[in-house]
Amino acid sequence: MDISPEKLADAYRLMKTIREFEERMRSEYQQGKLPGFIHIYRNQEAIAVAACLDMTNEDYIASTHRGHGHCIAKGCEIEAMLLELACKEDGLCNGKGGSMHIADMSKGMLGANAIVGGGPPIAAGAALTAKTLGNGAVSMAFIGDGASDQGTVAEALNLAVVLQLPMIFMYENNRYAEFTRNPKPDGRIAERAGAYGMPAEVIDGSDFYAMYEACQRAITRGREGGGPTAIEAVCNRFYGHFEGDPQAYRDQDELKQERADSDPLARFLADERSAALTSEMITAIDGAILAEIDRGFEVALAAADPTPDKLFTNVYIDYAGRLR
Ligand SMILES: Cc1ncc(C[n+]2csc(CCOP(=O)(O)OP(=O)(O)O)c2C)c(N)n1
Ligand SMILES: [Mg+2]
Repeated sequence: MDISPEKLADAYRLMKTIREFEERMRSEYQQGKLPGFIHIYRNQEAIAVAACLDMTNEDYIASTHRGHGHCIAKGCEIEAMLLELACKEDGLCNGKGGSMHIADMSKGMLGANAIVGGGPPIAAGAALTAKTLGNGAVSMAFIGDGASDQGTVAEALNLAVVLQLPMIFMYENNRYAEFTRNPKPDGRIAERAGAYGMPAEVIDGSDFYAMYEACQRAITRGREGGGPTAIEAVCNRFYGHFEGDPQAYRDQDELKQERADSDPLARFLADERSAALTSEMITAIDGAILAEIDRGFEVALAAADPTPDKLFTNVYIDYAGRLR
């Protein structure tokens, strides 16, 4: 495994930031302090972090409705994200996006997306940009198991193969779409993607190291002109579909077992390849994360709401790329 101690620390910091960020967010949301509708990414953190660890701001990702982890892994700033989640003017999208529409073009984060299956065509377009510019960038779409059946995904798979785009189809098979268990056995999603004519692997999405190796292979292939790759990351959706969903439709014993078996942070820390991370380092990283999140919430919740006249700004973009 080719991973420097600095990268190892970064991987831990990012996974732990996603975990703590969302747990605090749940608590504030339950108290009615955050508006809208939120979808929690818990137990899927290793996927986003392994996917983005070797990316730069020139690389692109297109996210889903369950996008906080993707944003954090791609480098979005915590305070600016929280201002966005609280719908404040200094948020990443001036408070007009909220949880399901967070984007940060400066980081190559092309947007969370409330449209299931909306991301892959956008990521394919970005991959075509990278291919046309010849800059070695790659583009990744995160896709749920439910989204995998959307026609938009089929279209993007086809285009990526026909044009040999530097694209990665990152399927997150958490085995649920809203309140329905995915009836297909694990592996069928990768099988279908592979049938389009690209390498497709099934990986344990709770195993950071397995995910990181698979992502390195896919990213290198894309950067070197080898075309698209699909990865089916099999994982567990820890909480309900949205915050507040009691998951009464899930077998509670099975859920308990799946939660315990597929905690990527616990598995990462127990893995001997993580031994370079000492308990002192972990304590220091944890302290810094909690302080950053505390500060972010303090700023975001205290910020004034936008005034009504802001409703009509930054809505349209003209052909010169100016927001108006
Ligand atoms: C085009 C479209 N159809 C339906 C919905 C309603 N919807 C929101 S999330 C979701 C399930 C998505 O499941 P999956 O892709 O597995 O993602 P997960 O929630 O498990 O992360 C559905 C059907 C939607 N937002 N957009
Ligand atoms: Mg799902």
